[in-house]
Amino acid sequence: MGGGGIYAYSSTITVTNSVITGNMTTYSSGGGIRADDSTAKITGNDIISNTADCYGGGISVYRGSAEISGNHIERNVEVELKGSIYIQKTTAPSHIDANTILSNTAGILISRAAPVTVSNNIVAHSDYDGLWVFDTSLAIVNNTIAFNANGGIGASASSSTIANNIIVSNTYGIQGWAPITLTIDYNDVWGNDSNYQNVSAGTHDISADPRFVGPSANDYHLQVDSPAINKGTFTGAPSTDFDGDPRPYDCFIDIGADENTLSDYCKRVFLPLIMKNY
Ligand SMILES: [Ca+2]
Ligand SMILES: [Ca+2]
Repeated sequence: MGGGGIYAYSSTITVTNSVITGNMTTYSSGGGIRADDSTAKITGNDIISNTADCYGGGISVYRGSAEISGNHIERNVEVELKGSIYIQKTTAPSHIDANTILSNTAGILISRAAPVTVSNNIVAHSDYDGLWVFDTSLAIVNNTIAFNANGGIGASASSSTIANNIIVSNTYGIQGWAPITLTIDYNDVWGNDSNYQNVSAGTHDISADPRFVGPSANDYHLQVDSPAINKGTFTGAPSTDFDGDPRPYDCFIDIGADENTLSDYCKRVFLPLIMKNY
């Protein structure tokens, strides 16, 4: 069965503003929460230090669909290395937005699912991959994926869009296994042992230190002089960032999960009003 803390089957379930910690499931998935054949809304929770023998140390979603947003997901363990968030064979579109996903065995794994939008997430310091997708079409937009020990984004049998993401300091940046049709553009891919494997950089990708405010303290906001500011595309960009700030804040879209609110790049121009007597 699974679901160390909460298990839902064939239900409409909302889990919000809760602390889910220290749970364990053996020989199954979903150390913290497991939802099967359900419509699950999982928002604003602390999901910390749960363990699954199989997949989904924090959250496992099997069939059905899920909205997973604004959660703090940290130090969850999955023995099979398959995602602190694990989405498999969902039957309706799902959304993973503005979660802080830190120091888990692995970040997000999505397999054979209905389309999923992955936006505004911080995924850092995983022991394994940050985001792994298999046989699913994803929109991967405006995430910050950093310091993951095995890699940033890996994709196989997938036609996904990867845009506006900061992908830095992982073992690899973006890696593809055929057959894949990835649309890669407007990302900052920098400082990975290998930035691209079996895929090509997008025309508008940049490769530069994103200048996080305090990465050693897991503060992945952008400094005001970050080269990622105002370098993103409007196409597919969420209307808010992971802080809830409006995106764009200053006329143009920033790359990564943070839209910087100190940038004054886009100053308004006011023409003088001249009055004449005729
Ligand atoms: Ca901006
Ligand atoms: Ca912000």
